[in-house]
Amino acid sequence: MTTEYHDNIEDDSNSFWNKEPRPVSFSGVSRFRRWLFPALTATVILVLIIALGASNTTTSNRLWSLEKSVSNLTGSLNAALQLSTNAAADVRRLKFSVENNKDQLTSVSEALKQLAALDAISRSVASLKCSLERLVNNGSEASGCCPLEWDRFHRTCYLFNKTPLSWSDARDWCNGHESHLAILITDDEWDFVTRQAAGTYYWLGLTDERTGNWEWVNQTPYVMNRRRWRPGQPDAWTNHGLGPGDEDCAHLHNDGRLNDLHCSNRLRFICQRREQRS
Ligand code: MBG
Ligand code: CA
Repeated sequence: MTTEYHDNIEDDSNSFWNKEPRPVSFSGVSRFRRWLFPALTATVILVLIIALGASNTTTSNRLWSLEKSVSNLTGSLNAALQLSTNAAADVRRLKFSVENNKDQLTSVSEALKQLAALDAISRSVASLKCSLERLVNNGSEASGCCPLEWDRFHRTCYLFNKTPLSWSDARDWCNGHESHLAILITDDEWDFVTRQAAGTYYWLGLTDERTGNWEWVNQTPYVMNRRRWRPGQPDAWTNHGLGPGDEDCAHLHNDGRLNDLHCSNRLRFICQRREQRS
């Protein structure tokens, strides 16, 4: 038997120098499977890293805005604290001035009480004056009297008030003192009043401001009597330079006759009221 020796060129798997395992041949699908798991893992890790990074950014953004809010809040709190400190100081000052005013008000109230007492005394004196006048007039039941400083004529009281006021302020003043601006009807009344007025301007209760027609302050019509007016009056003059409107209010001129004048002029005025019965 012959032993044939031949090199097995094709099968060198047993070659002693060949330490590497023979490369295994894979098909396309198994190669894909081999890389699928690491690729997926890497993708998941990558996604996780991105997500973590994003969440980290969001968190730090939130932290930053939170920090900003806290810092703003601290600023606001400090400002509020300062304000309340100032307010507390103001309150202390106010309290002090209220206490001060309280003292002053107490003094004013005391003064008012004294004035009220004076007013009562003045009324008593007026009443006494009234009684005295009645005695002088032989105790006549029909006789009355006028408040102090008022003149009495034909059961009517007149006050020739020497404080200059506009016509409407004068009207209001009289109304506030149980009287009205003077209404003169009879010749006696005209004579008495013009004598007392003695060459000075005085407002009377005569105006055409409300309707354009002359009327007394109680809204009774005025019957025109030219004799009572200065020549050329009333002339509803507009060149007075006292603002809009002509001359709507009548006054006694220094000759005792009437002139119409702008109602804003400040003149003395005559109040009129019924005599008192006491
Ligand atoms: C004034 C009157 C005034 C107006 C003016 C007209 C000189 O008297 O007071 O009211 O009438 O005359 O010129
Ligand atoms: Ca006039």
